[in-house]
Amino acid sequence: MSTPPSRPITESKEDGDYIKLCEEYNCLIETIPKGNGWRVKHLHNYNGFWLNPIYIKANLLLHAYFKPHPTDIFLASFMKSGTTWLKALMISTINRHRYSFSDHHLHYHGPQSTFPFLETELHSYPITDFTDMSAPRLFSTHFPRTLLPPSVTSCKFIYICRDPKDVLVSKWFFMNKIRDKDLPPLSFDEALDLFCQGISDFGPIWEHVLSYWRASLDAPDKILFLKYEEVKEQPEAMVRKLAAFMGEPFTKEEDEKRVVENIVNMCSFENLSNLEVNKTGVFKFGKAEVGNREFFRKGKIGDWQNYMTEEMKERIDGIIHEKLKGSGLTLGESA
Ligand code: PAP
Repeated sequence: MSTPPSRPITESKEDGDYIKLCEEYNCLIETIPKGNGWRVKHLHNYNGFWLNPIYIKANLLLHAYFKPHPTDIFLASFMKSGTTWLKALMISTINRHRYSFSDHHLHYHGPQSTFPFLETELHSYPITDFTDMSAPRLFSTHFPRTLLPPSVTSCKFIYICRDPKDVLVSKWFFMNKIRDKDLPPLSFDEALDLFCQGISDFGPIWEHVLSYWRASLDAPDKILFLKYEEVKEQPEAMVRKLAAFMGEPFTKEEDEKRVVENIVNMCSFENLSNLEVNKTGVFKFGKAEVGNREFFRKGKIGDWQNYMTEEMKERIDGIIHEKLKGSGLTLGESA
């Protein structure tokens, strides 16, 4: 059963290794290309992906320090594709024998805090090593598949993607909320332009999605590839898939007790967004924090229609269609 982590630290590497890694990071940041940022002033292009500098350091730390266990399960996603929802569904599915639906862990903890987001857990020395988490350990990440250490890629992954137009709108709202106060607000036109150039945290989105899509075709038993829209349309079927993939399929007895339905209802946008903890609680990431409520905006398919002109829609759909051509994958209306 997965338990939320405390913070034990690694003792397997000396300070000297960490200092070297920081030097490598400082040198890297000076030399790799820069683009306009959404939350901070600049994103940097690290091995083909645009990252906030703190996440480049986190990536170096992940490669140097993280020790995966064969039973670890990762939730991977591009920002604003359904992480909060999937975290809630995963934790309540895997821990369904542990908490009752009337007095559940999710009533007291925002979904984002239920299991560690690697990028923000790995930031400075001493390094968190997650050894006190019980199996299966659950982690989330926004890193694309190609930026993960090979040792991690032997673990199971659940990947969730979403119509890029809804991702863009959701991200634009969120980033303006947490944007550095000394920067002017990011206009929707500028956000759209950056997004279409691929200059978006963890982007380009099409490379991100393709990195997991291709890996899922190579190893379908290791990567469960989901779409936000499919989870919306068939939540119970998707929760069954999740449970089976995580090695805990639902039993007949559980079906009789309507456990799947209870999980779906508990993790619905309506239920979660109305819990006190998600109205007033905060999620701490690194040295920053953000209100849990910021992870619940509308939770709808197609909200982009309220913000985009036909021309903007055509621009994004055209890019996605072109980039995904021949992959067998479609997103939004790129079919
Ligand atoms: P993250 O990348 O910061 O982790 P993430 O959870 O992936 O964020 O995305 C947030 C989006 O999921 C929001 O979409 P919106 O801005 O279009 O509304 C949020 O509302 C939506 N969301 C959060 N919880 C749920 C849920 N239980 N069901 C459906 N959508 C949800």
